[in-house]
Amino acid sequence: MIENRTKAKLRAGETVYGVFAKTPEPTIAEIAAMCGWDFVICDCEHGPASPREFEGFARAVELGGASPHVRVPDNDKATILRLMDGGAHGVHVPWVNTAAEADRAVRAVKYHPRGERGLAGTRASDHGLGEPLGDYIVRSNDQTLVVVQAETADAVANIDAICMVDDVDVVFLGPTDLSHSLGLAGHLDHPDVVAAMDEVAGACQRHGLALGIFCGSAEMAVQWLDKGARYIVTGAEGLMARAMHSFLEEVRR
Ligand code: 3PY
Ligand code: MG
Repeated sequence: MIENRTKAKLRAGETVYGVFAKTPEPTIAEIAAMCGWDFVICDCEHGPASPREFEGFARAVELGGASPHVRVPDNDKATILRLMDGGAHGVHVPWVNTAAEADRAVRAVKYHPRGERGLAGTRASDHGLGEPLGDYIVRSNDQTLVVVQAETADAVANIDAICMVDDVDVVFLGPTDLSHSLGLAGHLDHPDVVAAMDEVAGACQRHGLALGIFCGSAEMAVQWLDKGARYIVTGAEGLMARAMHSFLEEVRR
């Protein structure tokens, strides 16, 4: 496992920028990494990637100099293990609603003594060809990045307790699911949705945790940078769709 540059930047107080890709295509990963994004997230929650496809995706991200992250489909130890073993440096766990669920996510990502991740010679441990496993687990526990997604009314209600869980690195706002959970599906600018997101932002500030957020536009990202977010994410397919659409809009006669 190479050094986690994204985590190093966050530890240094810097802001990091990443992009989700639902399409498990190494070329997309390569382009994003070469464009200078800090991390590229293979989206296994909303996309179809298998653990095997994730491995190829992660290689391309690393070749381009970025950190390979993954969004797992659920908070299950066995699911998370297979994607971590494929070489994820950072893991997004969706739908984390309580401190117990946040701790469960951390324990799936970390080896003993913090967690209970299964140990083997895998891609993540350089197939057992690098440092001794005893050294590897210490380094992996230090380098892996845990991102818990706050995207329900329950998560907002429990946000202080979630923020206090050891080894959570980033609390990530999922505005779309949050708006849905509040009965305001898709109305991201509704005052109640904004108030809930501001509550999460306030808790991150109180607990000294990095705030992350999915931003569908650069305008939204700038707004949230001003509110203190330090882990900014958008979506590759959304960027591509808008670019394809606006090209035609501009040139078609
Ligand atoms: C959401 O908005 O629900 C997300 O999960 C964004 O990634
Ligand atoms: Mg979501």
